[in-house]
Amino acid sequence: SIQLHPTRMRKLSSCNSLDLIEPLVSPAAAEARVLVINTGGTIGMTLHDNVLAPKANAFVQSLRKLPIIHDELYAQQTCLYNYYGSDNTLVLPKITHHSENLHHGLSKDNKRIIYTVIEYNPLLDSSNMTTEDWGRIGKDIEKNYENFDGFVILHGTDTMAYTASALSFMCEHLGKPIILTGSQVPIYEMRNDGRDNLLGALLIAGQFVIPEVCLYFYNKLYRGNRVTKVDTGSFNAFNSPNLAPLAIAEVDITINWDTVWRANTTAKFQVSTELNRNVGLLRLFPGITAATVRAFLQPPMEGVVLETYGSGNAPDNRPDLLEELKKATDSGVIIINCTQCLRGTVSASYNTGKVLMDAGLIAGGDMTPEAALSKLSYVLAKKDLDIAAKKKMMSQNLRGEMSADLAGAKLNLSDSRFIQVIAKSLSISCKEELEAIRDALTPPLACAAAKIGDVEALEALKEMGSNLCLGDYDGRTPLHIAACEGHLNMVQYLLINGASVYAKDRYGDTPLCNAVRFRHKDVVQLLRKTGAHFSRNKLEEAGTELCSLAASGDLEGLEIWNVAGADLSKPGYDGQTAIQVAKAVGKKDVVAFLVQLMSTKSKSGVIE
Ligand code: ASN
Repeated sequence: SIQLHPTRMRKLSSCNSLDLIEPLVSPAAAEARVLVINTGGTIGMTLHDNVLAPKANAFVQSLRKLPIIHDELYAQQTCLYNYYGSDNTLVLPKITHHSENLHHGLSKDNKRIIYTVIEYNPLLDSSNMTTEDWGRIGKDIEKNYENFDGFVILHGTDTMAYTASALSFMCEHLGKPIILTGSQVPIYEMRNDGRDNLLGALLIAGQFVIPEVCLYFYNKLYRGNRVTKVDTGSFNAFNSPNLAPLAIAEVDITINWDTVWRANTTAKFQVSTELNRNVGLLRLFPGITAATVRAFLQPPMEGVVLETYGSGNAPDNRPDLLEELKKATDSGVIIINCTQCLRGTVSASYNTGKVLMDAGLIAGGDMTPEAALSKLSYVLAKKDLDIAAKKKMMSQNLRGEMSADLAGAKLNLSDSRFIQVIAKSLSISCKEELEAIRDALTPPLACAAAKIGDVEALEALKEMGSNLCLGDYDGRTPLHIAACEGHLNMVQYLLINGASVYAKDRYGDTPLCNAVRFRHKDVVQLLRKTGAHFSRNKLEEAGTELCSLAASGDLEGLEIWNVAGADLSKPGYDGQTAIQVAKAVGKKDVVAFLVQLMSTKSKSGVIE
């Protein structure tokens, strides 16, 4: 059955183009929304007096003329501009080619990706970016978090790795994709990399729940705090030397789900914009004087990334230098030891490395200097932590910025006896086939365990290296199933072990929708605490549901929708609110109940 979203339907009747040839089938499931924040960078620059500089108020207009980036016909037919109330909302063409990999059921089937572009004023060459600009980006994402499935940040390439690293730390308990991209050649030029980079970033942000700050460039999606700019003249400008890409966009977009960060929290998304600016990068070089080091480490300096040689080494025959470092760490300056090498990690394998540990430095593992610096800035700003706690945090892996110790590496499901036995009986030996079996078997096994609330079984699956956020053939994840069944312990376990609170099944339903439907209030509360929310469409539709609950005097139903975040004053399809309906049918208890619920709840507004 063809079903139009009621609000969009209402708008449609006032829209000129009524010959709708491609109606929306259940829009909640068929559309994804992405917020694009244009901060500047080469992607939107033009030549003035022979130098490149950002051009304001031109970007959206030029995107509108590019058919691979915007489907004007669809926009007209669905009254996109009327509905979103602005002409900075565009829509990608329908995905017709098999340009998405339905791997693991986490991607959505041929969704339309609707994206709204906001442009900063002034647009910046990224060399001009400051920590305030990072804060502004973070706050804009936070304000709009619930209205979008993903975020794309257009940014200059020069300092993109710093911004990506900083945002990765500032965004706490992130559950949705934030993807930075830009280009080496302006999008206005005939041969440019901006179009492909923007398109790739939009497709991934709209289709996959990758809960990370990422950077997309030249067909690859990287973890944002692992990249560094390595080339000024190539489209292939970035490298992630110590971590394989999270996704590769070739004929298919293939997501490397084994590498993607798995959510581990039941806390709500928030952005911490407090950053400490008394941090710095100091690169060792042969012959560096103790006076230079002393000057650099003077107050107000509070945190330093020391870029050392090889696997974290410094001269062990320079007591003058080592003494300066020791004096600084003794007085509370946190110094992180990172290598000047592009690839590899600092380790304590040489005496020249050990002397730095003795001087009080903290090993930075395989962190990039960009990641180490922004992590210092983030950690040092935490007012409620003492210096020991800050040091501990610096040596821990917070957002996938450093590789865990390889000792005690976990077993992979493809190594498990269970899979081996099945493989044998099917006479399978090659790695690809084994992986295919693993991918086929894990989701139903995990869903079955979720159904009966068997946490131990899930624990065993997890120990075998399985990804507990994978969905079945309908995109239903173990969290969806546990939410339907009302297994609170299971929901809690899943949330801190990789499940995404934002996963949508093929019908567009999230675990929150499921928990509401089956009326598990405690589960709804936990999901809400973790940041779950209804989509804009669902919130619009809720009015009608509330009216029918009011009409039938279903107090429990009304309460659960309230707990789930529905707006009790939202009118139904005929413009009447639940209270009006309850009054009309003489249900005094319902009226009193609604009044009481509404008075105890003050709705928080979100910028749209
Ligand atoms: N200078 C430019 C910037 O970082 C370089 C670029 O975007 N390709 O803003």
